[in-house]
Amino acid sequence: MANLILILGDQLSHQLSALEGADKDNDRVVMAEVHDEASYTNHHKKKLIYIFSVMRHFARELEQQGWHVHYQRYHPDNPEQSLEAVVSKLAAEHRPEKLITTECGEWRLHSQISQWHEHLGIPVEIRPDTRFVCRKQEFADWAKGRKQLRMEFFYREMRKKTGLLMTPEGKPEGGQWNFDSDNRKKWSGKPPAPAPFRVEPDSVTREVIQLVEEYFPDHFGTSEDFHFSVTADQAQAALEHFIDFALPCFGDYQDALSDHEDWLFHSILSPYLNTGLLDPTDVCQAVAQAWYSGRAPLNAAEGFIRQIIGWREFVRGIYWLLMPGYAKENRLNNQRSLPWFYWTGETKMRCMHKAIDATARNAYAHHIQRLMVTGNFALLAGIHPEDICDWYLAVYIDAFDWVELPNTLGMVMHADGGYLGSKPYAASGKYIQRMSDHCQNCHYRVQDATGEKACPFNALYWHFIDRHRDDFANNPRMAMMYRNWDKQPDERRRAILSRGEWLLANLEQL
Ligand code: FAD
Ligand code: DLZ
Repeated sequence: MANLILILGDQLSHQLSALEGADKDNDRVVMAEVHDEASYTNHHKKKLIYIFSVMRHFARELEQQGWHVHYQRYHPDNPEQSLEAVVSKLAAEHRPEKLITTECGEWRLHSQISQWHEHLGIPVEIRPDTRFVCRKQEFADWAKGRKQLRMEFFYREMRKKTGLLMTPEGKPEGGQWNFDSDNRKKWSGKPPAPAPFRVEPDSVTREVIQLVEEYFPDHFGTSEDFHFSVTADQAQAALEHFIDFALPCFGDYQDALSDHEDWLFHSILSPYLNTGLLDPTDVCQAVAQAWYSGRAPLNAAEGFIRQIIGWREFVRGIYWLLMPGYAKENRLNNQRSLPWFYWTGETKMRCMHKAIDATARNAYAHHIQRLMVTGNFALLAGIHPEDICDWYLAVYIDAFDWVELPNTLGMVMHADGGYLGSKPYAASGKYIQRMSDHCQNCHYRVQDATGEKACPFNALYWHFIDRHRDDFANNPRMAMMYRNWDKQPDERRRAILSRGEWLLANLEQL
């Protein structure tokens, strides 16, 4: 054997840098389902099924193309239960010239792989991951000298770099960079939301479902009704389905929440983007093309592309710029544990119940549920960032540390002191009422801040504002909140704070 080429469970692209220039006849690809990766968090059952099934399908495609693939299927009795153990054994048996791999997407594993050359007895070549628009160094250069990083300015650079939705004169199409103000409609059930794209499990996926049920029975969520794409062709079909049926309304209802619909007009493409089945630039080009050909409005195409070449690239840049210290940040000094209902969905707060219930069934919740419902609650309740970050890493099919951590720790919890976002996304029940139809079906009364049945988000919001006065009172974007709070009669403020105290002491009962 000449070289050993390691491909990880989220590196399933035929254009992967580790495969570039490889010799199909003499090199050997190694892929392994291992206990260490399957158990570093309480991965949702559907996430495990997805990763193992996609890995198996990808290995089969490589073999059909003539590659030699050493594939380890998961079994609890396998002697090699870590990626290092698998490659060590192969290195000892076959004495390859070197191990080639593409840089790993998360710090935990990256720092292990960076040490492997010392243990394996062969050189380890780690190639850059070329599946992103912005290289790590490019982001670091852009960030240098800036006190705060703002996604909007980074996004404009990425628009110029890719030429996406840019005129030949180098101006943004439609004369504006951002159409966000058009993207805040409440959804009242019309137009109807499209059914998500479905793939019925084939024999490979069915086998993996059984495996996960047998060996990971206590992991979060259900394996029932697994319908995600598991090959690049199926992911491409999911993209086309999104463009045909959901993209036209994606912008308008991007921020909406619904009591009846799990997926609304979202693309559900994150699992495919994050594991390499879809390429982000190709996806954005297809969406831009839909606008050029009149199949989608500009606010939808721009809003969607911003999520990918803006937010997705931005959070990755921040992750690699600030890790490993970033994961330990807790600037608001939160100390509360995650309430148990995050794992059961058993709470009387309708919006929380709906978001957690969808998460358990689908391994998916859309962005506004993650940010403004489960995230907002954790922020207001002062949950320890490590607890809530681990929950998000576990429960979503698309969750990988590089994208989950900055979103949770930075965007939601403001635990990095505002490096990622200029103000916390804290909101009272009023926001949820404005953007959803949850409140009319809720045990609590959204119009009340005090009293037994008052919506917990209300008093928790004002308690958050009050207890973090030193952190936020000088933030111009928060000034109005403090003026509103300070205008309240003393007695009312005392009553709200006392309800807030009670809620914080009794989170498990909500
Ligand atoms: P759409 O709404 O259709 O958006 C299109 C694409 O844009 C997504 O597929 C995704 O690739 C990208 N995108 C949108 N928003 C973001 C964002 N804030 N950061 C990065 N990419 C974005 N996304 C993940 O991929 N993995 C995660 O682990 C993850 N954790 C999150 C945790 C929290 C607390 C929050 C608030 C957001 C998180 N996100 C994460 C971002 C976002 O919620 C998901 O990307 C999105 O919900 C995926 O569904 P979709 O494909 O239908 O997205
Ligand atoms: C998430 C995951 C899981 C559940 N299982 C495996 C696995 O068995 N083998 C593997 O190579 N990768 C797996 N992954 C992905 C990794 O844990 C890790 O999150 C990514 O490779 C980070 O880039």
